[in-house]
This record gives sequence, C-alpha cells and structure tokens, in this order.
Amino acid sequence: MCDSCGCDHDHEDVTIAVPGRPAVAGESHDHHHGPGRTLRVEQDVLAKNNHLAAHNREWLEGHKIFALNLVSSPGSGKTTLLEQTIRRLNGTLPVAVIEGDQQTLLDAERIDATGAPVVQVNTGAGCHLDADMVHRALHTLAPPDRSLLFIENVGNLVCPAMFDLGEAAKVVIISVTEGEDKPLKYPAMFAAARLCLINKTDLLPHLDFSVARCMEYARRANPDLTFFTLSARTGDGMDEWLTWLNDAVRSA
Ligand SMILES: Nc1nc2c(ncn2[C@@H]2O[C@H](COP(=O)(O)OP(=O)(O)OP(=O)(O)O)[C@@H](O)[C@H]2O)c(=O)[nH]1
Ligand SMILES: [Mg+2]
Repeated sequence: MCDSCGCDHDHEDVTIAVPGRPAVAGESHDHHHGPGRTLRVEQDVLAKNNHLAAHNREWLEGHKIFALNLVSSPGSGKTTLLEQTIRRLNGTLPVAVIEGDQQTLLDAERIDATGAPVVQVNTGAGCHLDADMVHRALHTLAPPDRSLLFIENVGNLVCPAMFDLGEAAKVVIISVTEGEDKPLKYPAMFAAARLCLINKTDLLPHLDFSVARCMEYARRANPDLTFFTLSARTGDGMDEWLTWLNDAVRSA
C-alpha cells in the first residue's frame, strides 16, 4: 500500500526496461509499506521523495539537462505529443525520454520508433512515478549533457501532482474530450504545473468544450500558468510549443 497517496501498490513490482533489452526487476525501498497508515508515514514518504528529487535535480542541472514532467489523465495525448515533438525537432536538440506506465512497453516502443533514446518504467500497481524510479531510469538512460529530457508520467490527474521527480517543470496536458471542468475537480495538478497544454483541438467542432472557460478554471488553481492550445494530430499550435521548448532549453 502506498502510504502517501493511498493507492495499492508495491514498489517491488517496478521494472525498468529498454525496448529490445531484458527488463531490470525493481529493488525494494526502505520506506514503510503496510497497514497502520499515519500522517507521519505520509510525511516521511514525501520527505524521502523530495530528498531524492533534489538529488535528481542537482544531477540534471549539473549536466545542463532540461527535464519536463508530463502529467495528465490517461489518453490525453502525451505520447502522441512526444512523438510529434521529437519528429519536429528533427535532431536540432538532443532528446531522451523516460516513459511511465503501470504495464507494457507500448509507449517506449512508440518513442523508440522516433529514434530518441527511451527507458520504460513499469510501476506495477503504482499510480505515479517517484524520484527513486527516475533516478534508476536515469542510470539506464544516461541522457547526454545539454539535452532535453521528457518524463511521461503514469496517466493520472491526482497522485503525480504530489511527487517531485527533480524536473525543471511539470507540464499538464488536458484534452478537449475530458471536459473543461477538470481544473476545478483536480486543482492540485494545475497548481503544480508551469505549463498547460490543451490538446486535441481538432475535435473542438464536435464538442461543447470551451477553451476560454477551461483556462479560466485552471487559472483559479494557478494564475501563473502558461497555456498552449494544440492538436498533436494535425500539428496545429505545435510551433508555439516548440518555440517555448527551444527558449526554455536555451535559458536553462
Ligand atoms: N483527434 C486527436 N486525437 C489525438 C490527439 N493526440 C492524441 N490523440 C489520440 O488519443 C489517443 C491517446 O493518445 P496517447 O498519445 O496514447 O495518450 P497518452 O496520454 O500518452 O496515454 P497514456 O500514456 O495511456 O496515459 C490515441 O488514439 C491518439 O491517437 C489529437 O491532437 N487529436
Ligand atoms: Mg502515453
């Protein structure tokens, strides 16, 4: 049982894999899992995670690697966005990816097909990546200095908000099929993010989703959010996102 987010998972289920190579079984953690959850244990879990995240951040910054943690509900288009982003960057920036899913190598295989180096973390029953998983994935991935690192978190609009991975920023993606009320219902994720991408805008003519209302709701959680509206499918709006990425990497 994960004491911090209340979900039922065992970190010994975690595997780290590269497409075409044997997976590495998870190592056990020394924090407490089991019955008798208390606020104290929750604080310990998050404090330990924050400590490891600080270590990841120090390492990433030391190597001038700009890391973004992509968070969203399942299916908002994170992997499609990454595929299109990597293809459009076309080698102008070195990109590496850590994929997080409960099971399967499917997303890592999609990224592998773009030519970018990728590592898949399977969290088993776990509903989010944590800093230790990212630390171990970084050892396998070994991203080059001055590169862009994308961490695609497990699709979940709740728990990943609590876990710092050492990234420079969280990017929350919401697709227009999810309904514009999501920032009201799941404000923690929008509060934790620096950027909000509103994806699948090609579907807007078929829906009653108001982009303006969605932005207004998200700003209630986080007045400093920067927004991009785009369609990873048609490429509409991708140029603005790529410009932001290039500027952010340069200024990092
Ligand atoms: N119409 C439309 N479909 C999209 C767009 N982006 C992604 N999709 C589709 O949405 C579905 C989910 O896309 P993924 O990229 O796998 O989403 P994800 O967020 O990575 O999903 P998980 O990793 O499972 O959480 C796929 O069928 C995509 O083709 C878009 O901009 N427009
Ligand atoms: Mg995905």
